[in-house]
Amino acid sequence: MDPNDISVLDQRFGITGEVVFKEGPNGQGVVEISNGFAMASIALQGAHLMSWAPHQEELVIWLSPKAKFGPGESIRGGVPVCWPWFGPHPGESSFPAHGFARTQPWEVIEVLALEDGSNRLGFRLIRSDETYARWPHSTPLELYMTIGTALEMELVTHNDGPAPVTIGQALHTYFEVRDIRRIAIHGLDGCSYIDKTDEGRRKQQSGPVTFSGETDRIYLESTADCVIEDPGLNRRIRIANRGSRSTVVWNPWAERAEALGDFDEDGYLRMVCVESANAADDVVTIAPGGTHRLRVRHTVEPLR
Ligand code: TA6
Repeated sequence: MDPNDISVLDQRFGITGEVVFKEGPNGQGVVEISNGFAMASIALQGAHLMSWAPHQEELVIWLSPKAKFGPGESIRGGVPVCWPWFGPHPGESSFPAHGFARTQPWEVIEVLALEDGSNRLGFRLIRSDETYARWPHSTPLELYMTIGTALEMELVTHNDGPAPVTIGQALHTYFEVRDIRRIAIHGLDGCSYIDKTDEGRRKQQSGPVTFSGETDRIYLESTADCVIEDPGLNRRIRIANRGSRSTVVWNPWAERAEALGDFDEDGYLRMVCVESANAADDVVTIAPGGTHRLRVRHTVEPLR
């Protein structure tokens, strides 16, 4: 049986009026959630969260109007899952950037109505022969999301093999902002970072992060909460992590966004990626029989 047959999934996991499985863009399977607190949608390919907004709040997660939804294609926006490596593969340049989890199908393993009225959904990555050729390790991967007044995500990697395994990973979250030129990101002051727009030079952050051009940085040992302050949308988005040692901050700016081809005109002005990650020096080694959990909680509060 196809684990992602929409009508079977809806019968088995759907919750009337709250959690609905349906065909989304380009015939791809999606699950839509609408409960007392928030709405969200998730593509089954990639277990890719595409939207989340608490009721009475503008969208918090940005999705490009020009995003592609083909099989094996990564969706521009939402929360791509980068795993089991972040960025280019360390040894093999022909392997896809950011690993394969974001473009593989995942199976649904649980859908729960929690006592407080929120919903928890669980997904497990489906491995293909090709992914075993590129990553010959027995490392089951699960992603749990709780949709409520907060958006909680937990990426769980098990090492079922006989040897230690080292992974890189990120929840590559795209946040909606009114104007990138007017936002500030707090929580990274004093952290050292790798500047990917300047030949990987190592630098130190001083004060909040602001934007006036292409920005692509891996902040190392950055475990404090990050806060996106957005005067245009009159809100703060708080990002609280556990099990994440790096924070990636990315905005492609105009030229690179155009080259990528799946941004709409001026789309770069309305997004910023603040990614909960373990990347570069902060990759994680999991002992045989061990488990690693990367957890993030997003909340929104008014500025004034
Ligand atoms: O997380 C930042 C980054 O690694 C950038 O270097 C940039 O290329 C971006 O991700 C998008 O990557 P993608 O493979 O989704 O085009």
